[in-house]
Amino acid sequence: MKKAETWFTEYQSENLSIGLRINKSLHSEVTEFQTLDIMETEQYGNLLVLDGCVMTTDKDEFVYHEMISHVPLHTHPNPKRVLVIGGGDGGAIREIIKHPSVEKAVLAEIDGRVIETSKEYFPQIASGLSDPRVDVQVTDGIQYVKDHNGEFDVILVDSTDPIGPAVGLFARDFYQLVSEALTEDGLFVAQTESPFANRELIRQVNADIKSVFPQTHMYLAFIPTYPTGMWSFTMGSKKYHPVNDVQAQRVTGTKYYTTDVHKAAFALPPFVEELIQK
Ligand code: AAT
Repeated sequence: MKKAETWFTEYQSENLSIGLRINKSLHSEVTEFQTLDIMETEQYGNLLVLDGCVMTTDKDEFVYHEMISHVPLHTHPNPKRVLVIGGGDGGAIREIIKHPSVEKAVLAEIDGRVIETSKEYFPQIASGLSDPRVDVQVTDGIQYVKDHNGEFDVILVDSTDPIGPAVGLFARDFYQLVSEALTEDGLFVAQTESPFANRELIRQVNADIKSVFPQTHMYLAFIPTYPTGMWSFTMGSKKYHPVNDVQAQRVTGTKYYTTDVHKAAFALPPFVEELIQK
């Protein structure tokens, strides 16, 4: 008789889901903020799921973490102080500290359990968290930016989807606080969901960031385990332009990021472009 199969399904909308065959469950708990599950998948290695949504997998995490980090860090000419909001798995931090100019990288993650379980089950993603330049703060990112004025050259919002504790991270007031936490020539990038699945959200986020920052730019990457696979990031910048001011590549050994990919990522298909009112 055929052995029973176990599948993880993320219900991404009423009409859409993604399924991954599970070898075994590794960890499951309800934290103070969300449900947290870690499973071993056949296709993508270990999988981190929060509130039923895929956060990261061993095999495709490099795309997201390289693109959320290296695009802003190769737009700013000399990033020294960098803040990550969310991102408790440590993947963005791992990429940020590859930049020789970075003196300090702060991780402001609301849920300490994400950090601890990532260290255990995703050691190669969390590897940067013990670097001496890294300051790990278990705190609400909104409060953290409120308390730190004019301190950061680059801020990354590596947050969950706009449900639960991340709702406030997709709001105009928050982008205003982010702007205040940045230096005079600072810039920030937020993960902003799928242009196929989240059109209204992208429209709104873009308009909100535009009302706060002199420059707003959207770029894309391809992440197989996120809803629809086509993912957007939005940059708000006070001074530097991500394509005109792109810096020579400082980090070697990347699997997705190159200078050409950086520039090309800002070329948007018309059905995406139309979400951004000029
Ligand atoms: N590195 C890719 C994984 C993530 S994790 C997003 C993190 O944001 C989670 O660990 C969550 O606990 C944290 N978070 C949520 N709200 C806040 C907040 N207010 N302050 C600080 N951290 C917060 C992102 C995956 C993208 C999902 C795509 N579907």
